[in-house]
Amino acid sequence: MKQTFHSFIDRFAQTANDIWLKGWAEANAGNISLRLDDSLLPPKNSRRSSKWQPTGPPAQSGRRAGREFPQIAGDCFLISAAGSFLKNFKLSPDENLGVIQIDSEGSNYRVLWGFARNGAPTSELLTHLYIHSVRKKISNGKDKAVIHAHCPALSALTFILPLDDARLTKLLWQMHAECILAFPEGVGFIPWQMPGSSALAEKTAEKLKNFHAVLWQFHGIIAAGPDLDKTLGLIETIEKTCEIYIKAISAGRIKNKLSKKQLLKIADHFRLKPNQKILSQIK
Ligand code: 2HA
Ligand code: ZN
Repeated sequence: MKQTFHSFIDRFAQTANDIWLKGWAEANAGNISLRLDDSLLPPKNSRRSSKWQPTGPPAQSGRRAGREFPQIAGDCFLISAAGSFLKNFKLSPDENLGVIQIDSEGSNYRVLWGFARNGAPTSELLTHLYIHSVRKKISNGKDKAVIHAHCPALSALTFILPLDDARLTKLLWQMHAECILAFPEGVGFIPWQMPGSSALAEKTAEKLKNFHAVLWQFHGIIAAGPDLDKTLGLIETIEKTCEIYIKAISAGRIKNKLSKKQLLKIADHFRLKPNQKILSQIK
């Protein structure tokens, strides 16, 4: 079936609803964005054009109004509105979503569609733009979706364990055989930062140069991928594995986990190259 802007909005809203049904988007938690192909832009007769606004507070050394994102200059994104509830995307998409376009320098954006009733892009806009910028370059344009959600098990994990990229990745790989397939490069971890802050956006973008997903301590997860299904699928795999871990430790001491030999066997079978630095730390 040929996709149109409106069928695409339905798909986007369905994903938001799925996230809400899982209990990963209480109140206005979570946000989603998608880089749009030209064929998926809103029909011309439904477009408007707002004033240009800075993409974020200027970087310390910055000369211009906003942050500069040359990698995504001119690109358009479908993105959730600040304060919007994911469960409401289906009911009133033009209030809870919008399409923004980045200017030719990559430092301002304007609204082409949506954000009715004076809405604005998500409070995590800066993080989304940083991630799109990084992932577009690294994936040669393949990665288009970014999803942030407040998943309870992975959030709980950040309260009970000392974590870093390697500790987290090892734990996940060794608790569920799907993990090394879903993220052979590993998963990143960022100690607590203020939600919506420039520091969180910058640290997240730095991690997503190497990973597709990063856990935010005491907060949730943000992930990037080629489309909504694959990106949400990655989050589902990570959250499920954290649930398995928490169930296992609640039931008793962990006595067995996937060994390095078993992980290598899986990687070999599927011709994957897992992160060697992390793999070498597993005994
Ligand atoms: O969109 O989840 O991190 C609300 C949030 C901020
Ligand atoms: Zn959040």
